[in-house]
Amino acid sequence: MSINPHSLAALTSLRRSLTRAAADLNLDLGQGFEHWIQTLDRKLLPRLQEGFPIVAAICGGGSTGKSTLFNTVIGETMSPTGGRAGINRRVLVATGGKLAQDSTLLDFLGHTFGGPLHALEDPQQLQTPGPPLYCKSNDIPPQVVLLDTPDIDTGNHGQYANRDLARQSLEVADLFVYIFTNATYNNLDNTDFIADMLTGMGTRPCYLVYRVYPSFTNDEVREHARTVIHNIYGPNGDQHVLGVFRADEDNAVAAGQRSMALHAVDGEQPDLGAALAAIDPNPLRIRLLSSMFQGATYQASQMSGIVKKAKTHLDRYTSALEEAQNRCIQSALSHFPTDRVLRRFAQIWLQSDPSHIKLMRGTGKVIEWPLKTAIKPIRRLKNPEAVKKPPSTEEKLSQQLEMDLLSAANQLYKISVDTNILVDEGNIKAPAVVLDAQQRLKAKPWQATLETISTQKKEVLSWSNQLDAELKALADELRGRMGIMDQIRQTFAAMLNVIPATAAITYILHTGDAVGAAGIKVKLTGLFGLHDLYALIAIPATAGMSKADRKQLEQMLVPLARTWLAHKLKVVQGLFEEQISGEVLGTLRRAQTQTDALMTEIEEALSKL
Ligand SMILES: Nc1nc2c(ncn2[C@@H]2O[C@H](COP(=O)(O)OP(=O)(O)O)[C@@H](O)[C@H]2O)c(=O)[nH]1
Ligand SMILES: [Mg+2]
Repeated sequence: MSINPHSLAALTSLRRSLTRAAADLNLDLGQGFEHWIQTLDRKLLPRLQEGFPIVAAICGGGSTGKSTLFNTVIGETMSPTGGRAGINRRVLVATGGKLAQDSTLLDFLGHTFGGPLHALEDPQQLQTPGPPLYCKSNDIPPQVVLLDTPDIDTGNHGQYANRDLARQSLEVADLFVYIFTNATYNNLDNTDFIADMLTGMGTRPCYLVYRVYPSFTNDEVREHARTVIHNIYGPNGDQHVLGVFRADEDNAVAAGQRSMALHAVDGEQPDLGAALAAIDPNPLRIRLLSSMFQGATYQASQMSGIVKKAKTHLDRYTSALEEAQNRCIQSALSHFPTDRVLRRFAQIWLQSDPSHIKLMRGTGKVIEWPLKTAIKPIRRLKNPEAVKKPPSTEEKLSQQLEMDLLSAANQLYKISVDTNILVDEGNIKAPAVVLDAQQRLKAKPWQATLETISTQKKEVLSWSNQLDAELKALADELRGRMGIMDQIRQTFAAMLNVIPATAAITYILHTGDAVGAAGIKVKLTGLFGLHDLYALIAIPATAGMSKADRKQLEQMLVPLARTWLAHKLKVVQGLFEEQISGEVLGTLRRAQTQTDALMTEIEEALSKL
């Protein structure tokens, strides 16, 4: 993987999608995530943007001439120099005029250094600790930002003062300008510390500036420089050195009468300013940042794994809750009002009879069994008043339904607010994203909710236009499949007569277990994705129906019971989601959709990396 516009865009996209996924899932990705974001925001992504300047940091031991060098490069005396008075406590940032007007850049630099970046107003400000300050310079190459770093003293008991401040600003540097004197070049204490700074945070290339006695030859300068390079970078340090300059000691410089004069010991560029101006930032930065980039990419893939796992967990929990809800809804309808449904259907059936059938039935010409026995109910059906069941059955049904509804509601409530949900493989913990919704459900007055649900039982039992229309469509469909003789025989009307009153309410079983032999067992499949349901319509074998009639009846009951149940399951689902589980399930489903979309983005970005 290399850094190029595509991989940069991919990492930027991961920055966004992983943050959003973590927020959408209410995931705590821990300190690693925080660190990743900070690395991307402060150290990596902005620095890879087109036009981001080269940051060069001047560093070296105390009083080696850092500030003097800084002032030399920027062409102005901005940083105090010399003796105690010159001991700087803050970073001073010099930018070319154009960069100084770029507030995004200044913001970013300030961000990186650990505080807002303010303009230097008085050099004295540098002598008290605080966030970095900046100044403008016309001499500095336009794409370069130069840092004068604080002095690091070996203060009390060998503790380095200002070390953290210095480290923070050095971390953002693309390269260092390391200045040393004849007195310090072989001072291991000093270079150890600098070496640690320069290489401990990822190796940066550097320019060396040797403040040297004018009498030293270039060969001597080279030799001393090699010692310094070895001390800083180890045996193969040469590759990290961009150039070596000598700055001959000059009392006029010490007296502030002239600036430092730098001369390249080797190489083409005459002085440091020219060398900085000639640097192409891209290869330098790609080399410098590629290990950070790879680290960030690796971390992104780790975090994507965490998101994926959380999403799998979310999916498992959501389907477990949906399944549990379906079971509750099903148990709310565990009594099938056979009699009611059959009567209504028979009514619809008769009303939708084609006229020639009505006519034939009226003349009684072709009517055989079971019409004889069915005549009474047909008459009853023609007079709606007569259809009414005795109040006791109606009441019983209503009470039964209320009990079923309330106990199912209680069950669903418990499951919806529980910290875990039980499935065959064990417990699944409620995901973090749903906890708030669960709390709100808990805070809802439950008794009042139960009352609302219980007032809805009529709604559950009632005939809606839609259900009637569905039953009518069913009647037409069944009729279409029947031969004319079957139609005339009016099995449905007959049925009303043979179904005993005790079958008015029938259990719908939750499992596929066989249930006695007394009645017709109707298997309902594919409802709500539940396991098969059985409705048991108790039609005594003694009802005097032939085997063929029973078979036909059974064939008609299946779609009828299914139509009714499908409709009512939806009604109860609506009621339960509105009153109980809606917010919890809604939150889960939303999180699923959002995370799905984000995971596609994450996968895509990772595949590009
Ligand atoms: N003679 C001489 N003195 C210098 C030269 N450069 C810096 N100095 C002096 O060295 C002292 C420390 O310099 P300064 O830039 O403050 O060092 P810093 O503490 O590393 O920032 C000051 O008194 C400077 O005048 C130089 O080229 N020749
Ligand atoms: Mg200084």
